[in-house]
Amino acid sequence: MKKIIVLFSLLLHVCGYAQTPLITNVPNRTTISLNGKWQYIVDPYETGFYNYRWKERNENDREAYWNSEVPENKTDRKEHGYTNKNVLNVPGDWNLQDPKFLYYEGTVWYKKSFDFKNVAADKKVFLHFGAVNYKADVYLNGKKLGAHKGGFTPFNFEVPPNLLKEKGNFLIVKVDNKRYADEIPTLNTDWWNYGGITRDVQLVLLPSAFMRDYSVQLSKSSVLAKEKKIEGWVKFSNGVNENLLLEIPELKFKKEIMVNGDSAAFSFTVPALALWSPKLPKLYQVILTSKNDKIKDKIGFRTIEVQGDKILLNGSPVFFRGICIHEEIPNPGRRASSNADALQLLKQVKELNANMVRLAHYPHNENMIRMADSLGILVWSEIPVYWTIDFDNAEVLRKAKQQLNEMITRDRNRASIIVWSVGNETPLTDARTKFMSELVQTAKQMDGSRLVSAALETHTENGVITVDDPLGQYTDIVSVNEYLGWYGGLPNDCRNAQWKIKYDKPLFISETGAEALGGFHGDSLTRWSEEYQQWFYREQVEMMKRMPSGFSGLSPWILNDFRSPRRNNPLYQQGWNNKGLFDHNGKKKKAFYVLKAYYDEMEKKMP
Ligand code: GCB
Repeated sequence: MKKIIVLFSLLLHVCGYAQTPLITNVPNRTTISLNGKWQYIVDPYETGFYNYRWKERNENDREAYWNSEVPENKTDRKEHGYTNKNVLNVPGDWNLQDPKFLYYEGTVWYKKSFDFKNVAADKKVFLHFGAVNYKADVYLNGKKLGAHKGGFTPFNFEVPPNLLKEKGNFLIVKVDNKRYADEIPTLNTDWWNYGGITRDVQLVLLPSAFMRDYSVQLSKSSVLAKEKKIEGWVKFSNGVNENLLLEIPELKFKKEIMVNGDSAAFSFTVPALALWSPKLPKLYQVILTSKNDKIKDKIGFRTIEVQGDKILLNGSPVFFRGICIHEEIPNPGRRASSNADALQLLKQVKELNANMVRLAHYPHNENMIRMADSLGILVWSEIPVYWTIDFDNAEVLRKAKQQLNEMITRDRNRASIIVWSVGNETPLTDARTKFMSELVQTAKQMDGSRLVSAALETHTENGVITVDDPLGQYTDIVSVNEYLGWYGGLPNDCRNAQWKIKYDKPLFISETGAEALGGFHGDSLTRWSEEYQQWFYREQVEMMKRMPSGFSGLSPWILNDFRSPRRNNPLYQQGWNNKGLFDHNGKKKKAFYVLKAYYDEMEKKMP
């Protein structure tokens, strides 16, 4: 017995505390927001977590920072404390909220006090986080609910019955954004490691048997038929035996689905349906009603597939007029998270006349995807398997799969998402190809309705740009990052470049770009000037026009300048990667107009 207990606690240590399976469509559930001002303690030595022998403190250790800091009497010694003098906004990164945090990487303890009116006894309560970067240890009223790793995906815990009180609850989250070689991303990236509770925190109130997750999609086989079919499934929190109602009121569509167990699948013919597309981003209200639960969502119906070297959206070839985006508002340089942030970024995308975004290099917040759904912008969504992570490590693969799973689970009902990407610019080794191909397989198993890809590298020799990365045999589209004229050569080298592509699949240029400091001018040969970047784009665009058949689009790097600690040119960078088409202040650089003109032309050719 002792052995089993030791094994169990070892497992908890290795895997973290078990989380409750992810609840989807949280924005449309009954929730209580815990956003707002949270008190904090900065704890670079992790004193609140480890004792002086560097052992994790016991749950009821009075010096643990998850336990009350209020002295019990006047002789009581307390060496930690939360105060209204130290508060951070949630959601938000800590880096921009106080100058001492700009480069901080380590532990910050967050505390939120709240009252909670007793809900009906049959309601379950879950604590849901949109994202915390990177590791979160979560304690409610002194009891550990669990832990989660991964800075860009949601997680939730069921709150044990009777733990919540009417008055004086305190939720404490230890947030740690230190980088490690065996995490995802790893030590090295080209973006700011914003720490904190970066997305919403909510209590979600649900009936005892509720619909946890579901999929409602247009069936690929019916896209060109007059009679369209929708298909999908519903998963319950536990087994039920009942009839579930699926409704699409605008279509006057109502069908019952029999559920016997904890899930059910369905497939129905529906009356004439307007398909979702960038031109017409039609969303239908879909309602699922079970005996105890009711879910409403807005869902667009479309298909995406590959035929030979073409990408087909709703059965017709599509060209991705894309642009890459980091989840960052450049002025002042902070994580984006709200609806207003999403609108600000996607309005810029619309100004460029783009129809697609590559959300680099990690899953962005749910507001962004829902906004893309309603504005009609196609989305590439990616997990942060970036550069050289620890590909030989099975535990790292497990972490990557977990993030992939959380990304797909949250967003599988969003019509805008057309590509799941399993990573960016990973090196050519056997271990990496095995690792990445497993991720491709996992994505396909979880969601056969979308394309799976990864941003690969090219290699260039004597003017020949070769695309032959072995991972290309596993992905649906071959996507490559290419910077001819910035990292190597000059922009006019594009004129004689030849493309040698091993695969007879759609080719997508997932990145290309050059830096320019907004407002810095020179002749086109002057690096860092807007004129150099403009020249770069002119030559690249001309090369794109000569690409072999199968060329299906591009997403240049990048919409906005963004913070990056790797970028230390004291005149032109100062901690910023300035490849944006918009500068730090939201002003368009000259290159913006070159790309826009190309996109206007492509829109006419392939509306
Ligand atoms: C890349 C990376 C991207 C970088 C960019 C650059 O290839 O994928 O994350 O920020 O190049 O600016 O070098």
